Amino acid sequence: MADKIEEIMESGHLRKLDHIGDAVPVLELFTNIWGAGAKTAQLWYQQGFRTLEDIRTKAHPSNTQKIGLKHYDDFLDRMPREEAAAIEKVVKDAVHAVDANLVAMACGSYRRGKATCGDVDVLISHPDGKSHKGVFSKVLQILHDSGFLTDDLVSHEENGEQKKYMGVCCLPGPGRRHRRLDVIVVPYNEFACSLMYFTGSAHFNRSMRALAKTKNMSLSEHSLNKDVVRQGSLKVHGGTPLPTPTEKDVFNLLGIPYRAPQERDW
Ligand code: 8GT
Ligand code: MN
Ligand code: MN
Repeated sequence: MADKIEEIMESGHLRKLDHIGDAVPVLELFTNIWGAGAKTAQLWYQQGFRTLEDIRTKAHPSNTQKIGLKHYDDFLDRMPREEAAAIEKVVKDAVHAVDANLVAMACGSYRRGKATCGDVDVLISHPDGKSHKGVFSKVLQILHDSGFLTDDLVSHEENGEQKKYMGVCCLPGPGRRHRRLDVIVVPYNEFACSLMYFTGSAHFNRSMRALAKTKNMSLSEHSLNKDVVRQGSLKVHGGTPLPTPTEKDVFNLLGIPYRAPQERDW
């Protein structure tokens, strides 16, 4: 990495990239298929594939990649925030049909106030600290049954006590496009940290985690921990989770002023 940086600094150029010039647009075409990463794209390129039609007919895309191909154009299109609000409403209604006291809110770019959103990221929790259990499958069931969810990409990823869904939805009515929907259900003691994580931006999250490190703390989608012991980049002691009822507490504990979601876009 250091050598490459040095080469770029000295010559303004990285020779290793020269020969891949022709491949770049094709690799970009392929990595824009949901579920296809850089490795898969390179493999397909090496196998001689150049178009999405090649992938559909000659490659062996995974089930997830097939969904990505089916909605290729829709997934690249960003929706107006009004549409994100309508999607949030459908999910909220399903959530409240399960339990009126559940909290459900769209995070991600929507919460950061962006005019357009690449997907909708809905966070669900329950203030009593326990009634979030069992909610995940009930909400998804309702949304499947109503026809709102059209495809599942990752339907049940567990991360500690958090459950994550990644799928595809479509609002009812004519002229609607398919949109990406992410749903996470979290225990309430992790609410503020997961809210912050899920709100992003991804760059903001990296900065906050780096800041936590400088204070012998660690920040994740689960908690803010203190008294973390690191040896180099290795964490030898995970530390103790601090109580963080709100996002403001996270900022306070890190010793920096609160930043509204609209100001987290860097
Ligand atoms: P968008 O409008 O393009 O959807 O922008 P977004 O809402 O900011 O991005 P997202 O991909 O929907 O992710 C939602 C939040 O999850 C991000 O703001 C980001 O902070 C957080 N996140 C990470 N790391 C990762 C990751 O590796 N993958 C994804 N999907 N999200 C991540 O911090
Ligand atoms: Mn998003
Ligand atoms: Mn998302």
